[in-house]
Amino acid sequence: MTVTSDHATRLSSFYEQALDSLGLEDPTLYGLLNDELGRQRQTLALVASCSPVTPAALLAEGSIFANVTAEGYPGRRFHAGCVNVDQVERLAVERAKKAFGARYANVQPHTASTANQVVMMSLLRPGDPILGLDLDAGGHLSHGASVNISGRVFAAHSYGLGPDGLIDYEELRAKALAHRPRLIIAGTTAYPRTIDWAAFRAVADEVGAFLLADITHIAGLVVAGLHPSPIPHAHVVTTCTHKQLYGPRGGLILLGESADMRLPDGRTLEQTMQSGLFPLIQGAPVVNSIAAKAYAIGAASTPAFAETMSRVRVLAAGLAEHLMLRGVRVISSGTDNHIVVADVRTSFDITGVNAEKALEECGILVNKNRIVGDVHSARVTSGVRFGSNSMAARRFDADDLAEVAELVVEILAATADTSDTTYVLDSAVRAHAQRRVQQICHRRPIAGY
Ligand code: DSN
Repeated sequence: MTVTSDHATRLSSFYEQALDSLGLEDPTLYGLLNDELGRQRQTLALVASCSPVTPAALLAEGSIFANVTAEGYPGRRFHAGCVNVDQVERLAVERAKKAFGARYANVQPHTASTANQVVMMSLLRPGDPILGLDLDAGGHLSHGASVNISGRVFAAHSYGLGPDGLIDYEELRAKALAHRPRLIIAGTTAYPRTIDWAAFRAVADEVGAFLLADITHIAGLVVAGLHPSPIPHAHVVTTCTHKQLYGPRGGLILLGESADMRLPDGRTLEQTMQSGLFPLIQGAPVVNSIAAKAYAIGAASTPAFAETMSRVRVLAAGLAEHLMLRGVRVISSGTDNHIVVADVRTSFDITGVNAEKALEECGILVNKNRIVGDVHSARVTSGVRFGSNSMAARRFDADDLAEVAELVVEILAATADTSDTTYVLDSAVRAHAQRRVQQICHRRPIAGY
């Protein structure tokens, strides 16, 4: 459809009015939105699990599709008024299938954690054994952590990393043979290396388990062909749309050839995922979020996105190099994706939480992260996780990156713990770093912000 001036006028007058009424009717919230825009413009977000959502996707998410209740799937809704939302959902599904080379896509999951629940609750029975990467090794809560529903409902076991910081596939196999899981989860949140999907599938086949690949952190690299795709290997693939697809907060479920696989009850895996999402786990979908997913997934199939993903990898590899050259211990001595995990306890004799806070004071945002063998709790930690998604969106070049790496090391070297959660930061270093971060943010604005 071409965007006629009539369409454009209708939408822009709608949003202009909405902005005016927000300012008039709720100046407090309006002020907070303005403050947040300023904060995002003036800080460098190196948190690996976020990225700036493309403004057009934000607009779609804030759209009038929010007004429609649409339980069910396109053409089979439980409510009237779904003529346009059916088209939106079909568009998102087709774009997701194309982008990921999938046979089936479900675009309704509210989050990737919900998508994982759908997979587990529809394929397993309570008490069944599952096997996921240990949280401290870079796994995820929804992969069987004891504090998560996945660890409460199922008998969760974990595998870890070898001394080289890489997934220990021998240990994975040994654990699988010992625990005979019904589901193996290959997915990470703080793992900087390439995942060998075929090795996972071989272990899953050996013990008769389903394989779930949760590619939440690397979905963009997978779409761009810069990380191998799990679609040919995993029975089910899940992801979120906001970490590396620059889209709205939400999830996807994807199937490859496995879509037609028959389960013991005679239903296909595709049918099982459809009913596992609705009505088993969720009710009505968030249609405005699906509209934003449609936009973001469409944008992810363009050459411009592939270029951004290539920058994501180059910047992360460069950051790891810079840090190691300056004597910082980087887990697995580098990265293949957007993530760099640094051991700040060994490198700077400070805790992860103090490193996070000291960097934040200077306008650089990261997150504390436990590392293998960590002596500290998740609220303190010995590590820090960096990510390059936002730097790539700001179109950082090698000089920008070198400057940020230098600042990070300067700040952490000037930080001293006064307890596990309190510290002092040299005031001259703070002032200098704050000034330079402001200059970088000004020089490299987030596109459209
Ligand atoms: N999974 C958490 C992370 O990676 O930071 C939050 O999305």
